[in-house]
Amino acid sequence: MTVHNIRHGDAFDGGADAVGGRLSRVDGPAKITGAAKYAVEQQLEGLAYAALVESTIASGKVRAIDSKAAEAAPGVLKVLTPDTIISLRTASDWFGTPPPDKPYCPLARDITFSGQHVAAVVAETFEQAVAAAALVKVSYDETPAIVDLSDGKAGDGIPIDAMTKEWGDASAAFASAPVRICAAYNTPREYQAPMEPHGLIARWEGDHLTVWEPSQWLDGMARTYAEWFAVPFENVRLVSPYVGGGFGSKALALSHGAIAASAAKMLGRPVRLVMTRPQTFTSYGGRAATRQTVTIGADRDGMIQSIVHRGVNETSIDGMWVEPLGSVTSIMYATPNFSSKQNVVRVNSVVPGAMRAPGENPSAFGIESAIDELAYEVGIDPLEIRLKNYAEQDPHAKKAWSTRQLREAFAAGAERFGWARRTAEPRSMRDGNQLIGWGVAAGTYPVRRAYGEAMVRILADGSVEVESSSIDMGQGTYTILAQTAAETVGVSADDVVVKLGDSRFPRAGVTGGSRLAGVMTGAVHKAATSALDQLIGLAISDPRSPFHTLQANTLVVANGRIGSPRGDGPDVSVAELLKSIGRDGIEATGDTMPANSTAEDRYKNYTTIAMALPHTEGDYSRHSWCAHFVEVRVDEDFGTVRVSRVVSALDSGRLYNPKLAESQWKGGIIMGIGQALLEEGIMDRRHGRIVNNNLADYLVPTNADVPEIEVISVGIPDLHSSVLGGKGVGELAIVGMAPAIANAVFHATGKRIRDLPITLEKLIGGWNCQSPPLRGRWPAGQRGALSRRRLSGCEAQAPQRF
Ligand code: MCN
Ligand code: MOS
Repeated sequence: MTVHNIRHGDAFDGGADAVGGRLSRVDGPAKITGAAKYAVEQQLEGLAYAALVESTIASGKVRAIDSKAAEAAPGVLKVLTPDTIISLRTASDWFGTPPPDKPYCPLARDITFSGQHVAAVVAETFEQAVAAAALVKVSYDETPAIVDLSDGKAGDGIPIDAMTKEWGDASAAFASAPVRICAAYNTPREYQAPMEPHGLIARWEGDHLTVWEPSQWLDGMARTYAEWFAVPFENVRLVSPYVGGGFGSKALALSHGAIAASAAKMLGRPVRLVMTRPQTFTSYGGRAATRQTVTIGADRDGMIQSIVHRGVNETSIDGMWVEPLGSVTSIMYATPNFSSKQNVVRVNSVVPGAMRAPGENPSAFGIESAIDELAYEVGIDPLEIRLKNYAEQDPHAKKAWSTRQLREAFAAGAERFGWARRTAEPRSMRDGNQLIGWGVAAGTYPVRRAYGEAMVRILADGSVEVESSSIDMGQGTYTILAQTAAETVGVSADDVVVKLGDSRFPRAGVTGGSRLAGVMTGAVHKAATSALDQLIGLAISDPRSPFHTLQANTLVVANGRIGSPRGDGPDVSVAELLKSIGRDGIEATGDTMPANSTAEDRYKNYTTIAMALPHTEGDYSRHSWCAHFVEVRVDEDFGTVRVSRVVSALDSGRLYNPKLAESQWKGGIIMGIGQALLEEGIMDRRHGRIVNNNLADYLVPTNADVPEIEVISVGIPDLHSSVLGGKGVGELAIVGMAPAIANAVFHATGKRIRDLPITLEKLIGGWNCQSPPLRGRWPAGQRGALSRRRLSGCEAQAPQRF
């Protein structure tokens, strides 16, 4: 539980209190001063420390575990192995599918990936636990592992029929199209790399469990813990006041949580288990590696006639992760004929997971690279070809867009970037030995909607409290909920305290899919409206109220004072009114669930994702949109790529707080720079082990990699998307950023890199490069070359058959 007394002082931007104001982050001072206490920083009496022992092979069986030396080591309280750990029950999945009635063991005997938890040591101190964990000897019977997607043993994979999207006759239209392009696009394994590693403290009191754990979904995780340990949901309390970044990786209770909570139960002591940085690469999966083949058939004017898209992503041996690769492909451009299919391939890896814009992000790399290739093929400006093929409605759902300010985004971005000054020919812009490239790409993310619940309390002193078990991992929930309550009740944001991150508060669904802001501003608005209605009702009806004799039928609250809308009659502070009517507060819990919802519906809404509302529900298709304009500078001799300028125009509907939305967009853009140029999980192919499992070798952008970024909001309120008119912000901007950079690199160099990240080896080396070296001119006669030459090789490039 966290209390922010919002005294923003100097940080106050003026006029910022209301929804839409640029209020600075109310949790900022606590974080900057170190006063913010994160989940695993709790100091508990009798705390014991756990350390994990992980598999050193990627495939096989544990033959034996020798824990004698570890047990004898100083301070050791217990060594947990598959034989000694208590038995748990299998939990339901995040759709709430009833769990199979079978035991669950978070420590593995059957090894399906390197880094899998096989044992754990609990000791009096962290150092003792780590030292003893190194003494546990595990022997294995090893079998050959499937290392990654390119492993010959991986095969074509498993078709995921639910991902198939088709209309018209895409193959026939492609075959008869005068212009045809076809290429394969790859993205590697990528990792969320949050600053705060995963971890938890678990404490049992009888059959009640408290877990302090950074979490994107307190109620979902509480449900999982409750099912594992076969205790009622109400007996589990999750506490997560701050989260040091999640990016999708902290939504679920994971096996290390089961291990720590089991250890706490077995020992009768609270246990802390925090991931080492390398363990954050294997305790939870990053973004799955993907391969896509995109073929586009078009007429000579660049009008698309057909898109055929085939995708594959890796999943694990015993889990299932589908990265929806056709999600952007199927909606970005109008086409009369379309076909998209997807397979997954099992490899010896931890099951991949959600990472900022799962699906949309790699999907956009395929289609937004391919349409750029089409632009050069037909000799049309890359921006113009996008406008030419603009989808006036959702081509897949055949529904009107709720709002789609993408044309406005293209226009605003191009204007600000100076796109008109671009010369069309690749390699035609330079500054000394720096080749300059300008690229554009679009992005989109669906508006994911769910029902929300919140409690709003007007206290005796006139201040307001908001409670919700939702979370803030840096995106700004504390701040926007303070603004929503302040505006709705009619007080200053200074007088609002927002409490989040405790599952004892009114429940909340997952913070994922960029839905929380829309869901929670709606819920707080509802609860605050109901608290205000109660207050005004009492002011009018209570005989002790100064307004009673007025026979007013309505009153307004503004700046913490209540009075008649006409400004005549009494005008008192909310505190004075409450005092006069003998109340020490007013409380309202509101939710946005349909009126006839049952308790079971509500439980399901907050603890699963089964009740999420489809983005194409009813008459509309709801999405956020963006257009990225990027300048790169490529050193002609060294092949180094720098992003030197970014202008992005984005449509997230109405912004609850432009300052925070801009910060979110910039964060996504920066992650996109990382994805385009730096990020790649590298496998040791002999051992099936990730090699660069630390932040020195897994490169994310630093300040030096990040240029001036300008973001422009082009959204308009969209009431089909949320109560207050906003659409999703958090994940939008990472979509389309990598292809915008790849397209700029092509414009700079004449080299099309279809395999992320774009490293200098790929630019100056021969690997996967079908274009000329960096020196010299872009050969004349390239136009039309793809249709003439590359088609026959297309099937060979495609990594799978369907
Ligand atoms: N916002 C706004 N106007 C809107 C919508 C949002 O001003 N119309 C602003 C608000 O400040 C809000 C924030 O944008 O708090 C994000 O809102 P939203 O798009 O609804 O996303 P969520 O609150 O659901 O946050 C989750 C989203 C996801 S799914 C990932 S992944 C991600 C992201 O947010 N992970 C993040 N942004 C992150 N930012 C930080 N610092 N750390 C992460 O781990
Ligand atoms: Mo975001 S990847 O949906 O948590």
